[in-house]
Amino acid sequence: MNVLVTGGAGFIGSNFVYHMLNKYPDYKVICVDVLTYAGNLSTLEDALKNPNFKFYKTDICDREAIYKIFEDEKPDVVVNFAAESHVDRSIENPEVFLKTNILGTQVMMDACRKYGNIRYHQVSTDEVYGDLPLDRPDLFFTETTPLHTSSPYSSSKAGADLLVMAYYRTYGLPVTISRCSNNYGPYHFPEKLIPLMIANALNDKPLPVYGEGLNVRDWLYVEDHCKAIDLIIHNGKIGEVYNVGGHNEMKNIDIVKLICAKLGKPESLITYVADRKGHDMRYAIDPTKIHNELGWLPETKFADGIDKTIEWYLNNKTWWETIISGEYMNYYEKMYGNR
Ligand code: NAD
Ligand code: TDX
Repeated sequence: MNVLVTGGAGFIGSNFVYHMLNKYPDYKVICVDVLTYAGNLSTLEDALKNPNFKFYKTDICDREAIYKIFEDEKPDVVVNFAAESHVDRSIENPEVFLKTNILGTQVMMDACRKYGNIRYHQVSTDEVYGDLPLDRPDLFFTETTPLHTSSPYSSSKAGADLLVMAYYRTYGLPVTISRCSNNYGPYHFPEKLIPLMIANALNDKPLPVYGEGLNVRDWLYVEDHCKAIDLIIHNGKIGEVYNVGGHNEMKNIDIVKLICAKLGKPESLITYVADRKGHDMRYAIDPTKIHNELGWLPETKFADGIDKTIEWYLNNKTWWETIISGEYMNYYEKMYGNR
């Protein structure tokens, strides 16, 4: 089988590339990634040595180039990870989010239609459901929860989801969508909460917690997300949405304190800064459907996953130090300088 993965040089996409190459030695994995600030070819260093892997530095919005790749590679299934993914950046500059996340999705699905109604999977997010109140721990997002977005990022992802379902109903494109909760693990870009706190703590820099740090996220180890997508592309029901999450809700402040404790750093590094605009309070996924229909269950407990993640950042300093020493410094100064 030929699997075309977009955004494979980013955090979750790269973990998925390795998952597929390791699990299916007879599959070919074709990666399409334009290498934005979030994409890193060094992440795919080992994959590039594998004869079953091929990389294209291409924008998913570039229709002509994407069609050419489909003609040459003849994918059987497309998994679309490519996206602008950081909420804070979407608040500063929404436009590129609409372009890549919505129009890029359209180009990928048009290519699937043109070259034989190819199976298409859209990697979406729990953020399309908006947020839940902190005082209602009994509430969870199910696949039928209405879309109700807060940020330009989540709105662009919700727009893409609607388009995917429209291509299913109007053209009969064989699609599925997964909506996953917050991932963590290796190759997570250091602008996101967990890797940012690990990197700052290791450098004895302030740990910027938005607001009071009481916002809740539902954390899932990235490998469990990859296994869920693997199950969906093989056994998922066409036209369906699957929520993916591990019932692992934690307050931001508790995560940051845990990272301090694990690294032997003082909590006095924690600095409360101005809150994110439109900040979602709580995300919580109900994964009953994917469990009942496809037998998926998260395998990595948070206690183990966070240890593995911290160990990875300790053992791969060059990877993230290279990132935070470049253009990222300007971003950091702009976002956190006067916050
Ligand atoms: P990421 O920002 O780490 O990686 C995104 C990748 O997409 C990068 O390699 C980047 O170069 C590439 N890309 C961006 N624009 C592109 C374009 N126009 N053409 C080709 N490639 C392009 O993101 P991530 O955290 O790995 O997220 C991957 C997907 O999973 C996204 O669709 C995101 O919405 C979704 N998601 C993420 C999480 C999470 O916790 N990180 C949770 C649920 C869903
Ligand atoms: O410096 C920070 N301080 C802080 O308090 C950062 C970067 C974040 N936060 C807070 C904001 C959120 O409540 O931590 C929480 C997590 O923030 P992010 O890591 O930016 O993730 P989030 O906004 O929850 O979105 C993530 O999960 C869903 C991914 O980035 C999305 O791509 C995915 O769809």
